[in-house]
Amino acid sequence: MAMAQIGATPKGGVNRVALSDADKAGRDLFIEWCQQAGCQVEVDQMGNIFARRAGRGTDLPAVAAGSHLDSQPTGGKFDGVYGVLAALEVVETLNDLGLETERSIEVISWTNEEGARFAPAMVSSGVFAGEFDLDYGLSRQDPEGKTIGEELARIGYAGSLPVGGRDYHAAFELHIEQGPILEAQGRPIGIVTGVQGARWYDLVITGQEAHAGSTPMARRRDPVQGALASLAPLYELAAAHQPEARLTIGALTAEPGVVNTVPGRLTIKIDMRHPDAEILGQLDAGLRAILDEAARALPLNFELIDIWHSVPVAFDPGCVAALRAAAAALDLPALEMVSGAGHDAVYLSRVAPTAMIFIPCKDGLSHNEAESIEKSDATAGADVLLRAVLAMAEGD
Ligand code: HGY
Ligand code: MN
Ligand code: MN
Repeated sequence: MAMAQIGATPKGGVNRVALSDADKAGRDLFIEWCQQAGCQVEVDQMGNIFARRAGRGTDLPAVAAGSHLDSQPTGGKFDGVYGVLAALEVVETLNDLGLETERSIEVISWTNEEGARFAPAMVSSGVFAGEFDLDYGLSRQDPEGKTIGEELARIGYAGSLPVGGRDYHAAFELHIEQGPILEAQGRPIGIVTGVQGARWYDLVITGQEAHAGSTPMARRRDPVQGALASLAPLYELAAAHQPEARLTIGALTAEPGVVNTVPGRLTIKIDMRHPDAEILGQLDAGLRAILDEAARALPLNFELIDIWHSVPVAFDPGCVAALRAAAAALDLPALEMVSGAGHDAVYLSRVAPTAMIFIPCKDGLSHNEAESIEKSDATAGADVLLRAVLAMAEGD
């Protein structure tokens, strides 16, 4: 709750978008807490933060637990933050118990998980895992043209540590579900076996700027007509792939964006998701066919820019088993499920055995300032994380 004071919004959420001053303040507070817990803190070139609690076997691959501190502009207090601070709570609990582990434990906070300011999402764990190269990561621009590299330097988090190459024996991410399933089933714990695929696009429809009053409708090249011709069929396409398919039109920006000029250009941000790679491919092909059809019918130009493609992932069976065992040992009813939201664990799973734990959130709401969790669920999730981390940190 102290972290939620940083970037607090009037409606009870937080605004700590990546590399903003509020994100910097949150990072500073997190590092202060890690140092108080006796961790050795390092920052890499993408601003990822690694807080290490040394084990007996300092040369052994460590056990990682983390998530992200950056938020949506109208985000909730717990998305990402809960997983980072619960991982720190694991370290503090081991300190309180005077428990030394065989393997070191690393608490991690990943830069720009949300992708709200700098697309794509999860770009820094992506660079860490080799999905993107460092130059791509550092050159991502926000709507004002500022790059991740510039903003890391501005807030003092352009670390010198190379990105990636840190060996982990196991990695866990604890997160709120951000959906309604656990709450509906009355289960405090989700054991996450994988994450669905996601594709982001910018659809740029170009027409011609013209006077709103004197230009006859028949003479217009109005990109809003292009949106009408394409978005309705796109929602029908998503409807044909229910209940799994997800379609979100998160932003529609008309330029010049004034009441009495026909827009010359309309930019539409599209997010499509599905757990099956094959069907996500069909949705992609369907979108392109819809745009081809609209371009034939209307005097407009349609450009579809691929922004991000995250393929569906299945998490490590050994890590999933450790979570099952932890929930069972704690007598916590657990549901095995695939994540609807993307997480840094997606890319981390490329380079380390990884799995995730979910807890419910009120009304399944997230990316919403009303995001809320029960303390008992927060405790249950942290207990499962503690036991799974311990099992992996003491294991063979
Ligand atoms: O978009 C996502 O799924 C994540 O919350 N950034
Ligand atoms: Mn998140
Ligand atoms: Mn999020």
